[in-house]
Amino acid sequence: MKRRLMFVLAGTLLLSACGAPKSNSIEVSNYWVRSALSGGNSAAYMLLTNDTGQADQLIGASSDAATAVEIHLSQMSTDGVMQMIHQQSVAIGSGAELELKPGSYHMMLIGLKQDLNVGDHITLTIHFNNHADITLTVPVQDTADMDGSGPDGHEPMP
Ligand SMILES: [Cu+2]
Repeated sequence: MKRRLMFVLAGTLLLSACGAPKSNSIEVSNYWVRSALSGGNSAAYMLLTNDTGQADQLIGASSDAATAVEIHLSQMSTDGVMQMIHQQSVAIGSGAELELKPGSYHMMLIGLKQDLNVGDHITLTIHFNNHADITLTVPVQDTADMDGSGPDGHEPMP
């Protein structure tokens, strides 16, 4: 909680010279969370589309299903090792899309409080710099419909 408040404060400072933000909508689609066992970690994926008419930033998320939720970027290091890098924020330009998908950006659910079985749903609230929070009911799936990523949410895309 303390960390997230710091992110919000940093964003507020950046925007302090701007007028009141005008929020229309950020669309969220194709969202799902990977099945996993209680006590472990999982990852949530989605497509965000910024139709608000102004640039925004994804600054975090929270869920009753996990102890913490962090935004991560999976990326290949120079020596060929897949790593996850914690992102304090991710920009979404006006009219732009941000895709969270295996091998790229994802929302890491850390310390699951319950098993996530296929067919279950969890509540996930997404936080933005400008836009109001968006709360989703996210279905648990084994994999995205389009790919065959591994079970831990961190396998690179081919
Ligand atoms: Cu991660």
